[in-house]
Amino acid sequence: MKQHLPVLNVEVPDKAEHVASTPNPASRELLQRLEALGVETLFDRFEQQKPQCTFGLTGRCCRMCQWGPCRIGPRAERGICGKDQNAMVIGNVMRALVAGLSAHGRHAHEAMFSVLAAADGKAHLAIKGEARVLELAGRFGVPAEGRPIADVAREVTRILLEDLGRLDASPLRTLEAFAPPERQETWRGLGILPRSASYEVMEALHMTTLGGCTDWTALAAQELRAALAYCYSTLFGSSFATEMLFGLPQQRITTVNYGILKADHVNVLMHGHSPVMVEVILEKLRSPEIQQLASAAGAAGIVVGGLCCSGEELLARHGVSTVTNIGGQELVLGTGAVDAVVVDMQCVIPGAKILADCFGTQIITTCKSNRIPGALHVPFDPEEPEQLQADAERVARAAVEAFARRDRSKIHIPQVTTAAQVGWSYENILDTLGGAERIVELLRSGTLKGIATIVGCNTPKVPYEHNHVTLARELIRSDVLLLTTGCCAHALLNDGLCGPDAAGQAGPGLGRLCRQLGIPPVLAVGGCVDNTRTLRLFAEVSRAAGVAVKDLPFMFIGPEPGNEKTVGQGLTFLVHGVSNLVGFPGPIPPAIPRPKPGEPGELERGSNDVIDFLAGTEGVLKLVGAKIYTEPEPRLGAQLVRMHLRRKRLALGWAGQHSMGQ
Ligand code: BF8
Repeated sequence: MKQHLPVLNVEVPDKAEHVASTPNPASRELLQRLEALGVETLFDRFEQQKPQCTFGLTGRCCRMCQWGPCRIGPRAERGICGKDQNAMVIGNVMRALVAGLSAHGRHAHEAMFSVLAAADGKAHLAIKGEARVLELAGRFGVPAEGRPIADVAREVTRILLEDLGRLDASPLRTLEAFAPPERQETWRGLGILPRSASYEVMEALHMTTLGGCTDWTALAAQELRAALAYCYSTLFGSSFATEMLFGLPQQRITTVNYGILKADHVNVLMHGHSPVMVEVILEKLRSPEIQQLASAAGAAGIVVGGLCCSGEELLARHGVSTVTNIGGQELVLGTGAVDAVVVDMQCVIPGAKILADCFGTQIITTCKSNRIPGALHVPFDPEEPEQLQADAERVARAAVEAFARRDRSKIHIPQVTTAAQVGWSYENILDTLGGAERIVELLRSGTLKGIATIVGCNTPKVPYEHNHVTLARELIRSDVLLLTTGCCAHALLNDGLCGPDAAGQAGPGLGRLCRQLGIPPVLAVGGCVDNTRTLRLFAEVSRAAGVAVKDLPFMFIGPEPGNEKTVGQGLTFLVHGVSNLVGFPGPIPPAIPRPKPGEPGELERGSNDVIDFLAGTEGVLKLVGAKIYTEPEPRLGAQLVRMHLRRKRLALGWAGQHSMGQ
């Protein structure tokens, strides 16, 4: 059933609405097929959880000690310890932020230690991204001339590792090297410069434990400090370490969507976030020995497909076809065509194993932290990488061997494929668009009305992929260039918006530019940690314009927020002065006027300090120059983005005679 949530002033969809509104016909076909087969997915389990608890939905439930859980509402203004609503709400948001920070941090740790393994000549790993190593050496002041690249990479990586784990008050080096000077001054003035990822997680948990900090403004400051550590240690660290190891993405045309699976092939999916072992497994799957093994098993070949961010890493660097995102990971198993899913870390939901068991799919786990009962476990540890090549081969063999065992009677592959133009790095976006000065000119003249990053997860609280695709279609029609990552990117890739023929869907300025340059109006820039590429683009355009990021027509859009990791994504852009549009209210009591108890006809303001801080005119807007908008209806959300970009353009005198398309 649809559920109206007066407390948030929204309605959440039922399964029928997911089926009716999802933009990808392949997803719809699989939702209906699994329903007919009586196989449950997350969309069914969402129904079982309704009605969801309104205390939890608004962040007014505290489980930070064993006196609780405590709830704040009409019956109690404080928790048992005396904590008030503001401290509870901001504490909950901060704990989600640092959980996401820890996830990206663990990803960064694996990537960085893999660079060290490569630098030490271990496990046949090579350093293919010499250009990134040298750039970082230059930024960090590490001597590079005349030295072996491995030595330079090792020294640079040690600095990234210090940023991940420093405990003293020395500066976070990546922030100093890459953040715009204007921002560094702002953050210094606010006292929110971080030490390291690990220290800020420790401090955030310390501050929110029983009897810790109850001044919500100090918690809010720590939230912003942790967001900076999230950005400049875990995001930049993961993305840079991966680029040092495997090189930068290269542009190419490929095919995506569920129809890339082939009934007579071995179908192997790569799922998760950490690309290191994934890259080696891909090499093995393409080796003559494994191809021969597939042929001997009766397969016509091997199809490799990507899920979530590991898929996007392979898409960006190798053009490997992607299939779907966190919301579709059960649906793709419902094709009955998947022989094996190789999963590493994060966003692999337990439901995937349930579906895998229904359809005879082999799950292979490769992250030593993340085990799934009943899965084949072949862990990778970059600090003991000696077995990497042999283990990757073992995984590739196991995937192929699953082909012979699998029940082929249940195969149902939606015949939907989509062309995609992929492989966008920070560097090749700048080059393709003609450099930062040219981008400023495109913005100033109104050819582009703005640039927005549209990213993040899926949530069953909005119709599956509908918000991603509707917002993107609306905004490119209004000449807003989009960059995308994560699960949003899968939705937009499958919809064809990242494809070579998508220029026709863009407005007159963006469409003309896309045709001139041979680019799509939506650029898929990688996995979630690669939002660094967009952030670097914003900073470089700001430098070229001589205008602070906060004053430029930029926006962050998270249409379907889900994972704890997305909290930090939005705040990362926010602290840089880029306002957020969020597609579903966060766990914060919203500012909705509501009837005053006992006084019919009277309204009370229904607001609170935390929402005022994040979304009002006196909080983060004054401190960092950006705020958070929330709108679950995507066409209205697009209007908010247009309004925001137009105001920025007006303030700059860039509005010109062009109006924003409606
Ligand atoms: O890091 S968008 S559900 S897959 S968290 Fe996860 Fe969210 Fe998808 Fe990649 Ni990002």
